[in-house]
Amino acid sequence: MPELKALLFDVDGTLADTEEAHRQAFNWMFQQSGLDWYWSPELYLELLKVTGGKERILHYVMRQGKPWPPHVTDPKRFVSELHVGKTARYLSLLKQGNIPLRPGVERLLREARARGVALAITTTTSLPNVHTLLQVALGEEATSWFATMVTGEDVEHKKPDPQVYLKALQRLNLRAANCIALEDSDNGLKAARAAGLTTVITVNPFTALQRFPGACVVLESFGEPEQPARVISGELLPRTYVDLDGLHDLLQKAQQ
Ligand code: XBP
Ligand code: MG
Repeated sequence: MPELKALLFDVDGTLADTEEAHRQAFNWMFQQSGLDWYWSPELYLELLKVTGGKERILHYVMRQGKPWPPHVTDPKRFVSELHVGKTARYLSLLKQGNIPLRPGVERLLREARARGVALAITTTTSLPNVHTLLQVALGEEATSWFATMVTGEDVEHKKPDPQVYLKALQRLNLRAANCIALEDSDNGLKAARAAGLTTVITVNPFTALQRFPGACVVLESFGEPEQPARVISGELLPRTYVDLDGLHDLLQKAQQ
């Protein structure tokens, strides 16, 4: 019977509903730069198929047939500069303190720490975004709760490529069979599954219409004792919310 030794947490959409703030930060930066580009919530749903902010901007311009502004001679460099400004705006939105962790996240993190189950971050976004989200929500020392944080800057290929998960497993020195990935998106699920990980999905407004073949359970949230988790597919019973014992059971069942 495999023992549960680590939880690998995605960030955007899983730890917190951050994608709306990302969207606003992209639009803010476009406006600051004098661009007539605007990402509506509907368009952003489509654009989320491309992971990584820089890759998303490039995709938008190439696929939507948008012209580069006349002064742009090096589109990749221009996108990187835009993305620096977008990240600064996103960080200031996080620091306003209006983006709470999703239900059950803090409880699960604390439970894992208390029970000696390692924690890791496995995300497409960058390290400053992760640090700030955690520090604003949980206090300065929360970043030290994680044995490792693998971000988009650490890999050549972002999700749905499994690199971010494989690197986390390598750094943790653990086998996939002893770990659970917690994700919110189809791209995240593909990455985790390709790394051999049992994966729990908690959807959010940006991913609720996606499909999750291969997830061991798909939930509306992790839930809380007084706030049951609505199950979209799979099985959580006899529990009404996700806790460490429940994750352990899911790991056993997934590997039977
Ligand atoms: C989700 C993403 C990210 C964010 C934007 O990451 O795809 O690209 O939308 O962040 P996660 P950046 O793996 O945490 O769900 O602009 O920093 O890329
Ligand atoms: Mg995500």
